[in-house]
Amino acid sequence: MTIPRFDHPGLEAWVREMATLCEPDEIEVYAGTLPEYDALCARLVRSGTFRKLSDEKRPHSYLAETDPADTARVEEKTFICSTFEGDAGPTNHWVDPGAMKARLLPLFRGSMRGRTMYVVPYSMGPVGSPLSRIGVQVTDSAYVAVNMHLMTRTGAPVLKALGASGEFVRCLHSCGRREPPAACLEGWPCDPERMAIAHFPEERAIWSYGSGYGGNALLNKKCFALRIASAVARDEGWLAEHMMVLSVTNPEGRKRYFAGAFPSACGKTNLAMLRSALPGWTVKTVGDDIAWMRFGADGRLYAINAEAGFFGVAPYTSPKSNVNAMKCTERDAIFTNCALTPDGDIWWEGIGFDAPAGTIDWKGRARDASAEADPALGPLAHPNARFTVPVSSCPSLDEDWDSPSGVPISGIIFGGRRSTTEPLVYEARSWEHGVFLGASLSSETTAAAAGQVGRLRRDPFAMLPFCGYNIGDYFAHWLSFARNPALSLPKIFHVNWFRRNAEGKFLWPGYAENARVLKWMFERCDGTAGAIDSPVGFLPTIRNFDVQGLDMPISTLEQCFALSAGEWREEIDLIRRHLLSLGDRVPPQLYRELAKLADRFAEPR
Ligand code: O2Y
Ligand code: MN
Repeated sequence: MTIPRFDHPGLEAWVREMATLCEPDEIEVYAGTLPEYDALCARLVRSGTFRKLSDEKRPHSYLAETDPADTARVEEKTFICSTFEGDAGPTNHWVDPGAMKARLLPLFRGSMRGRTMYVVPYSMGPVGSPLSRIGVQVTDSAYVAVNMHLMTRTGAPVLKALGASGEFVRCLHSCGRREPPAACLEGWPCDPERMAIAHFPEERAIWSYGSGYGGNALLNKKCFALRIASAVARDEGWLAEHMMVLSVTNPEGRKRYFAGAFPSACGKTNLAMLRSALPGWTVKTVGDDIAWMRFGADGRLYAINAEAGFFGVAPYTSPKSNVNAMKCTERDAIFTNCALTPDGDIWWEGIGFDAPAGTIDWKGRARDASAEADPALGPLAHPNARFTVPVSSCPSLDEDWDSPSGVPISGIIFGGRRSTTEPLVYEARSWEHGVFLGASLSSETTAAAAGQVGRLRRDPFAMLPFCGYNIGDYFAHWLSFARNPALSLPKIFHVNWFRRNAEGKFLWPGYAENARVLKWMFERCDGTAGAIDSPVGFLPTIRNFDVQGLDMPISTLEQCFALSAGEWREEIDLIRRHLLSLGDRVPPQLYRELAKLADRFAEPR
């Protein structure tokens, strides 16, 4: 094993230390070129991890099937290892940093024997931008290296930007090894029993052992860009958020940008890639998952997409739900845990057509078309099956998605899946009220999520599994911006596409029609759309909401905006319990916002 030379002595020393610990057979530094990507994909085909898809159907694309025990993020095995337990807070699993290292060091020792260690330098955000940060991941997974190629800015330009003394987040990853090794699916090493995803926010480091999948293994994404970066952002006065970013352009050609946080299964990627139903109004994509935002010298909030690709949920992505995502996946894609058709293409539930007979499910079983309906066999594609594609494949990509200075944010959107209570859209009365909306964000669980369907789950700022420090301090950090009079704070909105009528049918058509809601927000930011001052915030009037060409009765639209005092009084009780469950660092301003909301719904004496 030869230790590679780097211009950065700190990087070289760390790579040497990691190699000495994990004992790989060899080390390769990922330079980020296409030939290198292709060579690694070919290696993955030879090792049985990848299957090359038909070049006629899906050019330059691959399918990976994971070990059935390694198919999703493992929140119960994800740890924040701050010195003090209180700094991790009530929403995180805390372990003392020394104790965690003592637990993991024996697992990493020799874990890469017989394997190659890939050193992947990457930039979160445009290379060299003052808003960006650099990470270096060492990993024994070629699958991780090629996914990072698509998901981040990788390779030699990043090492150049790092220079001889730049800071970087140290990301150690090994798939580990199960005993006996034959216990793992061939081509997918992992150690599910001993998995651990450990974050050391004070030393800006991540150690991930035992999983080769998604957010557990691509340490750039949830681990760095959210958990570690949220702690860095608190210290440095910026925001690392679980948000999509899109632009809206009006018929006169004027553009505004919006960032939005949604818990999972609320259509965040679909919104980021929305094809507008409104003539003359265009929506474009900056990012679908992670926004880093900082106030500029002009007082405005600027956002970058920390990533350079999409790791999207495949099932139920279709030409109706997200035509741009479907186009993204036409070529140059990696699919994980999707089904394989007999003609060498992929398939998933909700793709918009039936599975051809002989389709092979994600567990490798041949299924005929009728088997699709056999609940005993489960779905053909895993519910958390994914596509990985570069942003450059996205037809709706915004021209400024990679701007080093970021894009100016006019509005922030919080949204959840609520069958009752929450209207289609409203605007917060103030920044503090908007932070309250983010802190009390909630959504009903769907079949895709584990556990009961339709259960209401609070997910503050959609950051519940991703905030790398005490959530009460996180709320305080958001509130702190209101104390700076030099800032032009964005407006804050709340949306709910999922309200149902008494028969359980969705009231709002959603998808492309959501452009009408974006239009109202755009015009609120311009000061040209009116609103009524309701107990929950500023609601559109039907007169101010574009209904031209909308195929639904006005009475149904009115139901989308209706407020039930009874439902809201219950909601207020639930929010109070939620805030109390988050401990004594929840800022008093949020209880004041709750009290004001309760007053507005108080029964007349
Ligand atoms: O299960 C995983 O590892 C993927 S989770 C994920 C992937 C892309 C975007 N968002 C998420 C998420 O859990 O929020
Ligand atoms: Mn996400």
